[in-house]
Amino acid sequence: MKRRDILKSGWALGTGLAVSGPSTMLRAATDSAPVAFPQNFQWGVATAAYQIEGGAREGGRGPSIWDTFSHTPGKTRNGDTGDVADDSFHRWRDDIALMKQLGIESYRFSIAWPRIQPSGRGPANPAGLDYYKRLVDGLLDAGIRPFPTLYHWDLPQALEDAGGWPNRDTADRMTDYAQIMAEALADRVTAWSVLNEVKTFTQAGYWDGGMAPGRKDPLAFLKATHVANIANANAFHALKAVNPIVQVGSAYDCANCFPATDSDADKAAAARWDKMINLWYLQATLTGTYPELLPADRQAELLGWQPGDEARLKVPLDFVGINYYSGWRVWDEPKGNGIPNLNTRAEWAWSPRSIGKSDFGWDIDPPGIRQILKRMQQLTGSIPIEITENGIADNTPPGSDGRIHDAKRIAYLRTHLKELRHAMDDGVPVRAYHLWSLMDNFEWAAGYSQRFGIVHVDFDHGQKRTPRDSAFWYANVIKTNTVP
Ligand code: GBH
Repeated sequence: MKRRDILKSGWALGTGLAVSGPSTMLRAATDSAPVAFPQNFQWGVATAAYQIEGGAREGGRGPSIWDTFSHTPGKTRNGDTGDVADDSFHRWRDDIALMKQLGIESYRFSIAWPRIQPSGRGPANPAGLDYYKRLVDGLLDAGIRPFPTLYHWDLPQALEDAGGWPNRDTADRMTDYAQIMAEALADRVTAWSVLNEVKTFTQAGYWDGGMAPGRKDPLAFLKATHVANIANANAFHALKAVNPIVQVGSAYDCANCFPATDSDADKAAAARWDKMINLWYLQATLTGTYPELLPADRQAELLGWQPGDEARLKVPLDFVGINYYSGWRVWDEPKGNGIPNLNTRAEWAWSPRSIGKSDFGWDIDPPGIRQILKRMQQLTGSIPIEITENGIADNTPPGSDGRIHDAKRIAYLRTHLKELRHAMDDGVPVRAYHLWSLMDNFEWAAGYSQRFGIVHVDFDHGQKRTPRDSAFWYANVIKTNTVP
C-alpha cells in the first residue's frame, strides 16, 4: 500500500485510524527535496510559565497546583520543582535577545494565573501585570509576535482547594482572569490562546493523577472536562469584549489513535478513544455538543450539564491550535476504565509506523502530523490552524567541541515540517508553527530529565543558555522559509 493510501484508509473511516505500513517507505517519502513555505507563514517557539519562569515566590505570586504537586514527595522525578527552572522571570531580556538572534517571529508563552491573581480571585496583582507588560513590550520591540496562553496548567492552589476544575465556579474565575489580562494587554496583543491541552490537564490531573493536582477520580475528570470547556468559551468572550479584533483560539493536544490489533473490538475502541481525546473538547467548543460516547440518559448528570450549556460552550474560534507529538495504542477493555461506555485501555506515545523513539521513549511518526491535521480538519473546516507545539526530547549532551550536535532533533523537525507542508498542500489551512521548545525546561512529572529545547540550559551553572545545532538549523529554515 502506498503512503497516501495508508493515510486515506484512516481518513475514509473518519476516525483518525490508520494501519501500519513499512517505515522505510515513509522515510524515503520525507527525505526528498527541500520544501518552501508560503511567504506569510509564521515561525515560532513555545514555552510555558511554570516550566521556565522560576521566581515562584517573587513578585507577589501565589502558589499553584504545580508548586504543591512538585513539592509533594514522589510526584516528580528526583523531586524536581519549578522553583527556579530557567529563571526566565529574571532573564526574560536575554531570552528575547536570543529569539531575535535566531529570527523567531512568534513567541508562544503562558501567563501564570497565580502571578495575576495570587488566590485565583479578586483584583490583579500589579507586579504580576508589570512582568507580562514588560515581556510583551520587549517582544514587540524585537519584532516578535507576543502569543500568550492564559492557562498552561498552573491553577492557583486556592481554586483547587475550592474544588478545582470539576467545580463550575472555576469557569467563572476564568472569566475574571481573562478580562484582567485583556484589559492589561489589549493594546499590544493581537493573538491569544486560552487553554493549553485541556485534555491533558483534565485527564492527567483528575483521572490518572500523574499531573497536578494528582486526583484519581474518573467522574471528577468528566465534570472537569465540561467546566474547562465552558471556561474556554468564557475567556473567549471576555477577551473579545475588551477588543473585538483580537484573534482567540486554544491549543488542543491531538493524536492519532491506533487499534492495538486488527480485531473489530480494538478498532471500535480506538474510535471511542479518538472521540474522547480529539473531539470531546474541540467539538464541544465549535458546536456546543459532545460526541456520542457516554450513556445518553446519564450524560447530563455525569457532566453537571445545566440548561443553556450548549450556548455557553459554543464559540467561533478564530484559529485552532494543535499540539502534535505521537500517537495512542488502544485496546478494547470490556472491564471498563471508570468512564461509562468508554471501555478502553490506551497507551501514550505509540505508532505502528514508528521510525524510532525520542529520548523520552515516545514513538516518532512524522506522517502522523499530516494524518492528524487531516483528521481534525473534518471538524475545523476552513478555520485557520496554528501548530502550537511540536518537538522532541533529545538529551544529547554538549560535545568536546563545546557544541551540541542534536542530530535526532534536526531529523525530527525536518521530517515533521515536510509532512506538515504536505498537509497544507492537501488543503489544511496551517498558518504558523511553534517549536516546543525554545529552551530546556521543567518537563512536569519528568522534572529536568527530558530536554526539549533548541537551546540547551545548564541548570547546574546559572541557567546558562547555549543554542544547539538545531537552533542554527531552525534559524536557517526561518531565514530561507524553506525546509532543507
Ligand atoms: C505538551 O504536553 C505540553 O503542552 C508541554 O508543556 C510539554 O512540555 C510538552 O508537551 C512536552 O511533553 O498524561 O495521560 O495525558 C505533552 C503532551 C503529554 C499529551 C502526555 C499526551 C499522554 C499521557 N502529552 N499525554 S497523559
